[in-house]
Amino acid sequence: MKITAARVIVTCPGRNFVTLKIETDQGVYGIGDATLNGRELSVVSYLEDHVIPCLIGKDPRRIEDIWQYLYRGAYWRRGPVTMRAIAAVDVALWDIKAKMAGMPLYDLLGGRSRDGVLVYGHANGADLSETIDEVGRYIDMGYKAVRAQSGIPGIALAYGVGRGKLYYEPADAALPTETVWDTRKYLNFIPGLFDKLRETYGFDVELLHDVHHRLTPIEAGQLGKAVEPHKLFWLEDVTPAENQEAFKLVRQHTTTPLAVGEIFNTIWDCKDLIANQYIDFIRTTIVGTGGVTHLRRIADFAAIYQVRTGSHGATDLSPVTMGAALHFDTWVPNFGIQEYMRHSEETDAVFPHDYQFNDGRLHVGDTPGHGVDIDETLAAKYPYRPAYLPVARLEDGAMWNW
Ligand code: KDG
Ligand code: MG
Repeated sequence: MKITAARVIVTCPGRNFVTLKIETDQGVYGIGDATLNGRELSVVSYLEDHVIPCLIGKDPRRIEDIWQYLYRGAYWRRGPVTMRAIAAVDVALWDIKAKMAGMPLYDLLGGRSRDGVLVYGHANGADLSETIDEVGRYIDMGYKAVRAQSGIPGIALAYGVGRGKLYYEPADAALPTETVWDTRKYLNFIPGLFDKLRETYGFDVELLHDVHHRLTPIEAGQLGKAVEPHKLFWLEDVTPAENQEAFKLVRQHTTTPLAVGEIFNTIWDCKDLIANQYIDFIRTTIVGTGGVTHLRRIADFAAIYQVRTGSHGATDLSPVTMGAALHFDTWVPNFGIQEYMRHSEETDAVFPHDYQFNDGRLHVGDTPGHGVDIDETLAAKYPYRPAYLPVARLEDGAMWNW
């Protein structure tokens, strides 16, 4: 069996997506997601100029060998562009293999560990009372876990608060939007938000919150301690994680569960975080970390330390990643939760899929492969539009982490 062709499809049904389609001499094709929010075209070039020429003629069944070829063989390892390109190839090859076997991907991975995949939705409001209402709306829709983000008094354009509700999209402008950050105002506000949420909805619903890399380790320790009574499912990205050791300090000060990893690219980015049990949930995802082949390695390593998965699932990960992730989640023994930011109707139409939301969980279908396709005719109607993530500055104008 041979790979005969591979093509990159760029489409913007409300937001940009990069998709790789691999075709074979047996008529079976597979698709993988290569979207890198705000840097999409760099992955297009990496795939078209440097990966696809090496794929033609290769046996698509040799998934591991092709993964190692693209990772080791590039000499230049890791990084968001390389690992997204590898992920796109890897997911397309798993799609092909599962289609050839006539199995849904989760079956090929080892079969079902669970009936459905617990997901959390994104509730966000411009202020405290709107955020309380939004969390209620998600509970009414059947969610058992909800991430709460709110506008902060005195901070214009706080992270996580978009113009839309169900379809919040942070990459909102042709050049980066400037936002301002103030740690003191944030830390003064957040515990009160969770006081009110627990007072209103009790303790049966799981609540989550994303700090989005804004705090120093000791500030993160303070926040974790302040929200301990609210029993969060997790606090996410409390501090930047380039220095994995930074989480030791956070951990020493709080028992609030910690999640990190949506911007990690390989097992090396989280090796110390996991082995030292500084975190509880690893948020690495299929598209960010080289596909199913590498995410499986991370999850197995994490299982030894009782760290559970909590894969990134924002809208900039296409339905192809969501479909593959749900098969992975259906199989992976140390599953924690899956993020689920709903895609727009336009996006869902371009990427027909068989997963469905029901009673707080997503359920994959039994279509052979990962269950997601691309409607190329429809995709062609939505040309690429430059869109950047915002940047953040402190009040004195200095750059901070967005
Ligand atoms: O592209 C950036 C988004 O994926 C990110 O800001 C979303 O932090 C995020 C999350 O937890 O979904
Ligand atoms: Mg996040």
